[in-house]
Amino acid sequence: MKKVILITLLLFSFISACGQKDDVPALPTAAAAATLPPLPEGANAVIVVEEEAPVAEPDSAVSPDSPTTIPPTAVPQTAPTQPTQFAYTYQQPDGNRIVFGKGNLPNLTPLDIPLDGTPQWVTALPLGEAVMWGVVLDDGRTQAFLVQDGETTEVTATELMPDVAPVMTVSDDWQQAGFLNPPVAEAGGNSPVVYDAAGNLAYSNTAGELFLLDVRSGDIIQIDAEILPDGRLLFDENGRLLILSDPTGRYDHGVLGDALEGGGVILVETGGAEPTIATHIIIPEPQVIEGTVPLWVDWDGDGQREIIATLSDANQGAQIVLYNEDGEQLAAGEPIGQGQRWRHQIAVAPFGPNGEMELATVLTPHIGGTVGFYQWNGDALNIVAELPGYTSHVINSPNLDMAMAGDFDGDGQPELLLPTDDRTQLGGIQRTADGAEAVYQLDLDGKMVTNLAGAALVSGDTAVGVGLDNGVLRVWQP
Ligand SMILES: [Ca+2]
Ligand SMILES: [Ca+2]
Ligand SMILES: [Ca+2]
Repeated sequence: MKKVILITLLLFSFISACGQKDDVPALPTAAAAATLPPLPEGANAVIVVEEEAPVAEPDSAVSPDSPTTIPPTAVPQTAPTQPTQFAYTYQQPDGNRIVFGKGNLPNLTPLDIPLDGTPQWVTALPLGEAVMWGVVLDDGRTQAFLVQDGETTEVTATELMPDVAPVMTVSDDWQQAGFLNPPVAEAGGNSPVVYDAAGNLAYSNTAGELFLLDVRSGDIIQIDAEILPDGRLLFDENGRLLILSDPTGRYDHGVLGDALEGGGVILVETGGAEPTIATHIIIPEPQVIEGTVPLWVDWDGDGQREIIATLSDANQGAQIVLYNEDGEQLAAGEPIGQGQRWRHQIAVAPFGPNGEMELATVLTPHIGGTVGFYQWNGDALNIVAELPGYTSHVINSPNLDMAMAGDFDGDGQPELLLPTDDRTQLGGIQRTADGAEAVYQLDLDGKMVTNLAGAALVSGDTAVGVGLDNGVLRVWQP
Protein backbone atom coordinates (compact mmCIF):
# COMPACT_ATOMS: atom_id res chain seq x y z
CA MET A 1 0.00 0.00 0.00
CA LYS A 2 2.75 2.35 0.99
CA LYS A 3 4.51 1.52 -2.25
CA VAL A 4 1.50 2.44 -4.36
CA ILE A 5 0.98 5.71 -2.55
CA LEU A 6 4.58 6.75 -2.77
CA ILE A 7 4.90 5.83 -6.41
CA THR A 8 2.01 8.06 -7.29
CA LEU A 9 3.76 10.90 -5.54
CA LEU A 10 6.97 10.59 -7.44
CA LEU A 11 7.74 12.85 -10.33
CA PHE A 12 10.32 11.11 -12.40
CA SER A 13 12.43 12.81 -14.95
CA PHE A 14 15.12 10.79 -16.56
CA ILE A 15 17.65 12.87 -18.38
CA SER A 16 20.46 11.45 -20.41
CA ALA A 17 23.84 12.06 -18.87
CA CYS A 18 25.70 11.75 -22.14
CA GLY A 19 25.22 15.24 -23.52
CA GLN A 20 27.97 17.84 -23.47
CA LYS A 21 27.87 21.56 -23.82
CA ASP A 22 28.84 22.38 -27.40
CA ASP A 23 31.13 25.33 -26.77
CA VAL A 24 33.00 23.72 -23.91
CA PRO A 25 34.39 20.49 -25.32
CA ALA A 26 36.41 17.90 -23.46
CA LEU A 27 35.00 18.76 -20.08
CA PRO A 28 33.53 16.08 -17.91
CA THR A 29 29.82 16.27 -18.32
CA ALA A 30 27.85 17.51 -15.38
CA ALA A 31 25.33 15.46 -13.60
CA ALA A 32 22.11 14.69 -15.28
CA ALA A 33 19.39 16.72 -13.71
CA ALA A 34 15.74 17.26 -14.06
CA THR A 35 13.51 20.23 -14.30
CA LEU A 36 11.20 20.27 -11.37
CA PRO A 37 7.81 21.86 -11.70
CA PRO A 38 6.67 24.06 -8.82
CA LEU A 39 6.24 21.88 -5.78
CA PRO A 40 2.66 20.72 -5.41
CA GLU A 41 0.89 20.53 -2.10
CA GLY A 42 2.79 18.03 -0.08
CA ALA A 43 5.88 18.96 -2.04
CA ASN A 44 6.58 15.58 -3.54
CA ALA A 45 9.29 15.69 -6.08
CA VAL A 46 12.52 13.93 -6.70
CA ILE A 47 15.34 14.18 -9.17
CA VAL A 48 16.51 10.90 -10.58
CA VAL A 49 19.71 10.51 -12.51
CA GLU A 50 21.12 7.64 -14.47
CA GLU A 51 24.72 7.71 -13.48
CA GLU A 52 26.60 8.15 -10.29
CA ALA A 53 30.19 9.12 -9.87
CA PRO A 54 32.28 6.83 -7.73
CA VAL A 55 33.47 8.12 -4.42
CA ALA A 56 37.06 9.25 -4.48
CA GLU A 57 39.32 8.59 -1.58
CA PRO A 58 42.85 9.70 -0.96
CA ASP A 59 45.52 7.28 -1.99
CA SER A 60 46.41 5.32 1.03
CA ALA A 61 49.52 3.26 0.46
CA VAL A 62 51.02 2.47 3.84
CA SER A 63 53.75 0.36 5.25
CA PRO A 64 52.32 -2.42 7.40
CA ASP A 65 54.38 -1.49 10.47
CA SER A 66 53.31 2.11 10.41
CA PRO A 67 49.56 2.00 10.01
CA THR A 68 48.84 5.68 10.57
CA THR A 69 51.62 7.02 8.38
CA ILE A 70 51.40 7.45 4.67
CA PRO A 71 54.12 8.80 2.46
CA PRO A 72 53.84 12.45 1.39
CA THR A 73 53.36 11.34 -2.20
CA ALA A 74 50.01 9.95 -1.15
CA VAL A 75 48.69 13.41 -0.36
CA PRO A 76 45.74 13.87 -2.67
CA GLN A 77 46.69 16.53 -5.18
CA THR A 78 44.44 15.95 -8.11
CA ALA A 79 40.75 15.99 -8.63
CA PRO A 80 38.99 12.65 -8.91
CA THR A 81 39.11 11.32 -12.46
CA GLN A 82 35.37 10.84 -12.64
CA PRO A 83 33.12 13.87 -12.88
CA THR A 84 31.34 14.76 -9.70
CA GLN A 85 27.60 14.69 -10.10
CA PHE A 86 26.29 15.81 -6.75
CA ALA A 87 27.38 18.49 -4.34
CA TYR A 88 27.16 17.87 -0.60
CA THR A 89 27.60 20.43 2.17
CA TYR A 90 29.76 17.78 3.88
CA GLN A 91 31.94 17.53 0.73
CA GLN A 92 32.20 13.75 0.34
CA PRO A 93 29.39 11.15 0.33
CA ASP A 94 31.19 9.25 3.10
CA GLY A 95 30.96 12.26 5.41
CA ASN A 96 34.62 13.22 5.16
CA ARG A 97 34.81 16.98 4.76
CA ILE A 98 37.74 17.06 2.36
CA VAL A 99 38.29 18.75 -1.00
CA PHE A 100 40.84 17.20 -3.36
CA GLY A 101 43.27 19.18 -5.47
CA LYS A 102 45.78 21.96 -4.82
CA GLY A 103 44.49 25.49 -4.46
CA ASN A 104 45.86 29.02 -4.39
CA LEU A 105 43.32 30.47 -1.97
CA PRO A 106 45.50 33.08 -0.19
CA ASN A 107 46.45 34.74 -3.49
CA LEU A 108 43.08 34.77 -5.25
CA THR A 109 40.91 37.88 -5.37
CA PRO A 110 37.49 36.82 -4.11
CA LEU A 111 34.39 37.28 -6.22
CA ASP A 112 31.40 38.68 -4.29
CA ILE A 113 28.02 37.63 -5.66
CA PRO A 114 25.03 39.56 -4.28
CA LEU A 115 22.13 37.38 -3.18
CA ASP A 116 18.38 37.97 -2.80
CA GLY A 117 18.60 37.41 0.95
CA THR A 118 20.68 35.98 3.76
CA PRO A 119 22.26 32.64 2.82
CA GLN A 120 21.96 29.53 4.95
CA TRP A 121 23.62 26.82 2.86
CA VAL A 122 26.09 26.83 -0.06
CA THR A 123 26.86 23.98 -2.46
CA ALA A 124 29.55 23.80 -5.15
CA LEU A 125 29.61 21.41 -8.10
CA PRO A 126 32.73 21.46 -10.32
CA LEU A 127 32.08 21.48 -14.09
CA GLY A 128 35.53 21.27 -15.59
CA GLU A 129 37.00 24.66 -14.74
CA ALA A 130 33.57 26.16 -14.11
CA VAL A 131 31.67 25.78 -10.85
CA MET A 132 27.94 25.78 -10.22
CA TRP A 133 27.37 27.53 -6.90
CA GLY A 134 24.02 26.80 -5.25
CA VAL A 135 22.62 28.82 -2.36
CA VAL A 136 19.70 28.16 -0.03
CA LEU A 137 18.56 31.37 1.63
CA ASP A 138 17.36 31.45 5.23
CA ASP A 139 13.76 31.88 4.01
CA GLY A 140 14.05 28.70 1.94
CA ARG A 141 14.44 30.29 -1.49
CA THR A 142 17.19 28.92 -3.73
CA GLN A 143 19.59 30.58 -6.16
CA ALA A 144 22.36 29.28 -8.38
CA PHE A 145 25.30 30.86 -10.19
CA LEU A 146 27.60 29.49 -12.86
CA VAL A 147 31.07 30.97 -12.41
CA GLN A 148 33.68 30.56 -15.13
CA ASP A 149 36.74 32.66 -16.00
CA GLY A 150 35.69 35.28 -13.47
CA GLU A 151 32.26 35.67 -15.05
CA THR A 152 29.09 35.01 -13.06
CA THR A 153 25.81 33.94 -14.66
CA GLU A 154 22.74 33.40 -12.54
CA VAL A 155 20.80 30.33 -13.61
CA THR A 156 17.54 28.85 -12.42
CA ALA A 157 17.50 26.71 -9.30
CA THR A 158 14.79 24.21 -8.41
CA GLU A 159 12.94 24.59 -5.14
CA LEU A 160 13.94 22.78 -2.00
CA MET A 161 11.50 21.59 0.63
CA PRO A 162 11.67 23.54 3.89
CA ASP A 163 14.29 22.53 6.44
CA VAL A 164 16.04 20.07 4.12
CA ALA A 165 19.82 20.33 3.97
CA PRO A 166 20.71 20.55 0.29
CA VAL A 167 22.25 18.08 -2.13
CA MET A 168 22.65 19.71 -5.55
CA THR A 169 23.05 18.51 -9.11
CA VAL A 170 23.16 20.32 -12.46
CA SER A 171 21.37 19.93 -15.79
CA ASP A 172 23.40 18.84 -18.82
CA ASP A 173 23.27 22.28 -20.39
CA TRP A 174 24.40 23.92 -17.11
CA GLN A 175 21.36 26.18 -17.22
CA GLN A 176 19.74 24.82 -14.09
CA ALA A 177 20.79 23.69 -10.64
CA GLY A 178 18.62 21.00 -9.11
CA PHE A 179 18.17 20.37 -5.40
CA LEU A 180 17.09 16.86 -4.46
CA ASN A 181 13.81 16.64 -2.57
CA PRO A 182 12.63 13.62 -0.63
CA PRO A 183 9.53 12.03 -2.18
CA VAL A 184 7.52 12.34 1.03
CA ALA A 185 4.94 14.80 2.25
CA GLU A 186 6.86 15.87 5.32
CA ALA A 187 10.60 15.68 5.00
CA GLY A 188 13.17 15.25 7.68
CA GLY A 189 16.21 17.43 7.86
CA ASN A 190 18.10 15.45 5.28
CA SER A 191 18.19 15.22 1.53
CA PRO A 192 17.79 11.97 -0.35
CA VAL A 193 20.93 10.56 -1.91
CA VAL A 194 21.55 8.64 -5.11
CA TYR A 195 23.63 5.90 -3.56
CA ASP A 196 24.69 3.61 -6.41
CA ALA A 197 25.58 3.50 -10.09
CA ALA A 198 22.05 2.44 -11.03
CA GLY A 199 20.73 5.73 -9.71
CA ASN A 200 18.76 4.23 -6.85
CA LEU A 201 17.59 6.57 -4.15
CA ALA A 202 17.67 6.45 -0.36
CA TYR A 203 15.44 8.82 1.58
CA SER A 204 13.77 9.25 4.94
CA ASN A 205 11.06 11.21 6.74
CA THR A 206 10.46 13.00 10.01
CA ALA A 207 9.43 9.75 11.66
CA GLY A 208 12.92 8.40 11.07
CA GLU A 209 11.74 5.84 8.54
CA LEU A 210 14.32 4.94 5.89
CA PHE A 211 13.40 3.86 2.36
CA LEU A 212 15.25 2.61 -0.69
CA LEU A 213 13.71 3.34 -4.08
CA ASP A 214 14.60 1.15 -7.06
CA VAL A 215 14.32 3.67 -9.87
CA ARG A 216 13.83 1.01 -12.59
CA SER A 217 11.07 -1.03 -11.01
CA GLY A 218 9.64 1.64 -8.76
CA ASP A 219 9.86 -0.77 -5.84
CA ILE A 220 10.27 0.81 -2.46
CA ILE A 221 11.71 -1.08 0.46
CA GLN A 222 11.55 0.21 4.00
CA ILE A 223 14.61 -0.57 6.08
CA ASP A 224 13.80 -2.05 9.49
CA ALA A 225 15.43 0.66 11.57
CA GLU A 226 14.68 4.06 13.02
CA ILE A 227 17.18 6.64 11.91
CA LEU A 228 18.02 10.08 13.25
CA PRO A 229 15.52 12.38 11.46
CA ASP A 230 18.18 14.96 10.58
CA GLY A 231 20.98 12.45 10.11
CA ARG A 232 22.59 12.69 6.69
CA LEU A 233 22.55 9.55 4.54
CA LEU A 234 26.15 8.53 3.83
CA PHE A 235 27.11 6.03 1.16
CA ASP A 236 30.24 4.46 -0.27
CA GLU A 237 31.48 3.24 -3.67
CA ASN A 238 29.76 -0.12 -3.12
CA GLY A 239 26.33 1.36 -2.60
CA ARG A 240 26.41 0.77 1.13
CA LEU A 241 24.72 3.27 3.45
CA LEU A 242 25.83 4.45 6.90
CA ILE A 243 23.38 6.46 9.01
CA LEU A 244 22.94 7.49 12.63
CA SER A 245 20.00 5.57 14.13
CA ASP A 246 18.00 5.01 17.30
CA PRO A 247 17.19 8.66 18.04
CA THR A 248 17.10 9.49 21.71
CA GLY A 249 16.53 12.53 23.91
CA ARG A 250 18.37 11.06 26.89
CA TYR A 251 21.23 13.57 26.77
CA ASP A 252 19.92 17.01 27.70
CA HIS A 253 22.20 19.14 25.54
CA GLY A 254 20.43 19.63 22.19
CA VAL A 255 22.78 22.13 20.55
CA LEU A 256 22.74 20.71 17.00
CA GLY A 257 19.33 21.95 15.87
CA ASP A 258 17.00 19.65 17.80
CA ALA A 259 16.76 17.66 21.02
CA LEU A 260 17.41 14.24 19.48
CA GLU A 261 20.80 12.58 19.17
CA GLY A 262 21.88 9.23 17.80
CA GLY A 263 21.65 6.14 19.93
CA GLY A 264 23.27 3.98 17.29
CA VAL A 265 24.63 3.58 13.79
CA ILE A 266 23.41 1.30 11.00
CA LEU A 267 25.37 0.06 8.00
CA VAL A 268 23.05 -1.09 5.22
CA GLU A 269 24.19 -3.40 2.42
CA THR A 270 22.16 -2.86 -0.73
CA GLY A 271 23.95 -5.04 -3.27
CA GLY A 272 22.14 -8.32 -2.65
CA ALA A 273 18.65 -9.48 -3.47
CA GLU A 274 17.35 -7.69 -0.38
CA PRO A 275 18.98 -4.83 1.47
CA THR A 276 20.22 -5.89 4.86
CA ILE A 277 21.46 -4.16 7.98
CA ALA A 278 24.97 -5.58 8.05
CA THR A 279 25.99 -3.77 11.24
CA HIS A 280 23.97 -2.11 13.97
CA ILE A 281 26.05 -0.37 16.63
CA ILE A 282 24.08 0.38 19.80
CA ILE A 283 25.59 3.08 22.00
CA PRO A 284 25.29 2.08 25.67
CA GLU A 285 23.40 4.50 27.90
CA PRO A 286 23.85 7.18 29.00
CA GLN A 287 26.05 8.09 26.04
CA VAL A 288 24.66 9.28 22.69
CA ILE A 289 26.23 10.13 19.36
CA GLU A 290 26.30 13.92 19.15
CA GLY A 291 26.39 14.78 15.46
CA THR A 292 24.46 14.35 12.24
CA VAL A 293 26.92 12.04 10.49
CA PRO A 294 29.66 9.65 11.44
CA LEU A 295 32.93 9.88 9.51
CA TRP A 296 33.35 6.76 7.39
CA VAL A 297 36.93 6.72 6.21
CA ASP A 298 39.86 4.34 5.87
CA TRP A 299 42.04 5.97 8.53
CA ASP A 300 44.87 3.41 8.49
CA GLY A 301 44.90 2.73 4.75
CA ASP A 302 44.27 -1.01 5.01
CA GLY A 303 41.44 -0.89 2.47
CA GLN A 304 38.70 -1.10 5.11
CA ARG A 305 36.75 1.92 6.24
CA GLU A 306 36.45 2.78 9.89
CA ILE A 307 33.53 4.54 11.58
CA ILE A 308 34.26 7.59 13.73
CA ALA A 309 31.61 8.94 16.11
CA THR A 310 31.51 11.57 18.84
CA LEU A 311 29.91 10.08 21.93
CA SER A 312 28.61 12.35 24.69
CA ASP A 313 26.89 12.20 28.05
CA ALA A 314 26.10 14.50 30.98
CA ASN A 315 29.06 13.35 33.04
CA GLN A 316 32.01 13.22 30.66
CA GLY A 317 30.98 15.38 27.70
CA ALA A 318 32.20 14.43 24.27
CA GLN A 319 34.62 11.65 23.35
CA ILE A 320 35.84 10.49 19.92
CA VAL A 321 35.36 6.73 19.40
CA LEU A 322 36.57 4.61 16.47
CA TYR A 323 34.84 1.42 15.33
CA ASN A 324 35.41 -1.08 12.57
CA GLU A 325 32.60 -1.92 10.18
CA ASP A 326 31.62 -4.91 12.32
CA GLY A 327 30.83 -2.48 15.11
CA GLU A 328 33.80 -3.41 17.28
CA GLN A 329 35.43 -0.52 19.12
CA LEU A 330 39.01 -0.10 17.91
CA ALA A 331 40.12 2.99 19.78
CA ALA A 332 38.87 5.94 21.79
CA GLY A 333 40.06 9.38 22.75
CA GLU A 334 39.91 10.94 26.19
CA PRO A 335 36.51 12.37 27.09
CA ILE A 336 36.41 16.10 27.77
CA GLY A 337 35.51 15.33 31.38
CA GLN A 338 32.55 17.67 31.78
CA GLY A 339 28.96 17.43 30.52
CA GLN A 340 27.52 19.92 28.03
CA ARG A 341 30.90 20.12 26.32
CA TRP A 342 31.07 19.08 22.67
CA ARG A 343 33.85 18.20 20.28
CA HIS A 344 33.12 18.51 16.57
CA GLN A 345 34.77 15.89 14.35
CA ILE A 346 35.51 17.36 10.91
CA ALA A 347 37.72 15.31 8.58
CA VAL A 348 40.44 12.69 8.27
CA ALA A 349 43.29 13.67 5.93
CA PRO A 350 47.09 13.41 5.71
CA PHE A 351 47.43 16.54 7.86
CA GLY A 352 50.59 15.40 9.67
CA PRO A 353 54.00 16.93 8.95
CA ASN A 354 55.07 13.62 7.41
CA GLY A 355 51.75 12.90 5.80
CA GLU A 356 50.33 11.08 8.81
CA MET A 357 46.61 10.52 8.55
CA GLU A 358 45.00 12.55 11.32
CA LEU A 359 41.49 13.47 12.43
CA ALA A 360 40.80 17.21 12.71
CA THR A 361 38.31 18.30 15.37
CA VAL A 362 37.15 21.49 17.06
CA LEU A 363 36.74 21.45 20.83
CA THR A 364 33.84 23.54 22.28
CA PRO A 365 33.11 25.56 19.12
CA HIS A 366 30.32 27.50 20.89
CA ILE A 367 32.34 28.96 23.74
CA GLY A 368 35.68 29.59 22.10
CA GLY A 369 36.85 26.78 19.88
CA THR A 370 40.17 24.95 19.76
CA VAL A 371 41.31 22.98 16.73
CA GLY A 372 42.66 19.59 17.73
CA PHE A 373 44.39 16.97 15.56
CA TYR A 374 44.26 13.29 16.55
CA GLN A 375 46.48 10.38 15.64
CA TRP A 376 45.37 6.76 16.02
CA ASN A 377 47.82 4.65 18.03
CA GLY A 378 46.67 1.16 19.03
CA ASP A 379 43.51 1.48 21.11
CA ALA A 380 44.10 5.18 21.77
CA LEU A 381 43.25 8.33 19.87
CA ASN A 382 45.78 10.94 20.92
CA ILE A 383 45.67 14.69 20.41
CA VAL A 384 48.99 15.66 18.83
CA ALA A 385 48.42 19.37 18.16
CA GLU A 386 46.00 22.12 19.23
CA LEU A 387 45.34 25.72 18.26
CA PRO A 388 42.69 27.96 19.89
CA GLY A 389 40.69 30.75 18.30
CA TYR A 390 38.57 28.95 15.70
CA THR A 391 35.02 27.65 15.49
CA SER A 392 33.12 25.20 13.32
CA HIS A 393 29.53 25.46 14.54
CA VAL A 394 26.97 28.01 15.73
CA ILE A 395 24.95 26.78 18.70
CA ASN A 396 21.53 25.33 17.78
CA SER A 397 22.31 25.36 14.05
CA PRO A 398 21.81 22.23 11.92
CA ASN A 399 24.86 23.32 9.91
CA LEU A 400 27.80 21.14 10.96
CA ASP A 401 29.79 21.86 7.79
CA MET A 402 31.58 25.15 8.50
CA ALA A 403 35.03 23.56 8.28
CA MET A 404 36.76 21.38 5.70
CA ALA A 405 40.13 19.89 4.84
CA GLY A 406 42.15 20.43 1.69
CA ASP A 407 45.40 21.79 0.33
CA PHE A 408 43.93 25.19 -0.35
CA ASP A 409 47.30 26.97 -0.48
CA GLY A 410 48.85 24.38 -2.78
CA ASP A 411 51.98 23.61 -0.75
CA GLY A 412 51.35 19.87 -0.89
CA GLN A 413 50.11 19.53 2.69
CA PRO A 414 46.40 19.65 3.51
CA GLU A 415 45.20 22.09 6.14
CA LEU A 416 41.94 22.65 8.00
CA LEU A 417 39.98 25.64 6.69
CA LEU A 418 37.52 27.18 9.15
CA PRO A 419 36.32 30.51 10.59
CA THR A 420 37.77 32.39 13.49
CA ASP A 421 35.64 32.47 16.64
CA ASP A 422 33.99 35.73 15.51
CA ARG A 423 33.45 34.27 11.99
CA THR A 424 34.84 37.35 10.22
CA GLN A 425 37.93 35.57 8.89
CA LEU A 426 38.84 32.16 7.49
CA GLY A 427 42.00 30.54 8.74
CA GLY A 428 44.07 27.78 7.17
CA ILE A 429 45.37 25.66 10.06
CA GLN A 430 48.29 23.48 9.08
CA ARG A 431 50.23 20.98 11.15
CA THR A 432 53.84 21.76 11.94
CA ALA A 433 56.56 19.48 13.27
CA ASP A 434 55.32 19.89 16.83
CA GLY A 435 52.01 21.73 16.66
CA ALA A 436 49.67 23.62 14.38
CA GLU A 437 49.65 27.16 13.04
CA ALA A 438 47.53 29.45 10.87
CA VAL A 439 49.44 29.60 7.57
CA TYR A 440 47.00 32.16 6.16
CA GLN A 441 44.02 34.16 7.35
CA LEU A 442 41.47 35.72 4.99
CA ASP A 443 39.18 38.65 5.83
CA LEU A 444 35.55 37.95 4.94
CA ASP A 445 34.26 41.57 5.09
CA GLY A 446 31.16 40.12 6.69
CA LYS A 447 30.20 37.33 9.06
CA MET A 448 30.09 33.74 7.89
CA VAL A 449 26.55 32.32 8.18
CA THR A 450 26.74 29.19 5.99
CA ASN A 451 28.76 26.04 5.58
CA LEU A 452 31.96 26.10 3.56
CA ALA A 453 31.63 24.85 0.00
CA GLY A 454 34.55 23.45 -1.97
CA ALA A 455 35.09 22.15 -5.48
CA ALA A 456 38.00 20.30 -7.09
CA LEU A 457 38.41 21.53 -10.67
CA VAL A 458 39.49 19.35 -13.57
CA SER A 459 42.86 21.14 -13.63
CA GLY A 460 43.53 19.98 -10.08
CA ASP A 461 42.90 23.45 -8.70
CA THR A 462 40.32 24.13 -6.01
CA ALA A 463 37.54 26.65 -5.46
CA VAL A 464 36.05 27.73 -2.13
CA GLY A 465 32.83 29.58 -1.34
CA VAL A 466 31.06 30.89 1.75
CA GLY A 467 27.86 32.83 2.48
CA LEU A 468 27.98 36.04 4.54
CA ASP A 469 25.45 37.85 6.72
CA ASN A 470 25.45 40.86 4.37
CA GLY A 471 23.73 38.80 1.67
CA VAL A 472 26.85 37.94 -0.29
CA LEU A 473 28.21 34.69 -1.65
CA ARG A 474 31.99 35.07 -1.58
CA VAL A 475 33.84 32.79 -3.99
CA TRP A 476 37.53 32.15 -4.50
CA GLN A 477 37.82 30.50 -7.88
CA PRO A 478 40.74 30.63 -10.33
CA1 LIG B 1 20.16 16.05 16.67
CA1 LIG C 1 41.04 1.01 7.69
CA1 LIG D 1 48.51 23.37 2.35
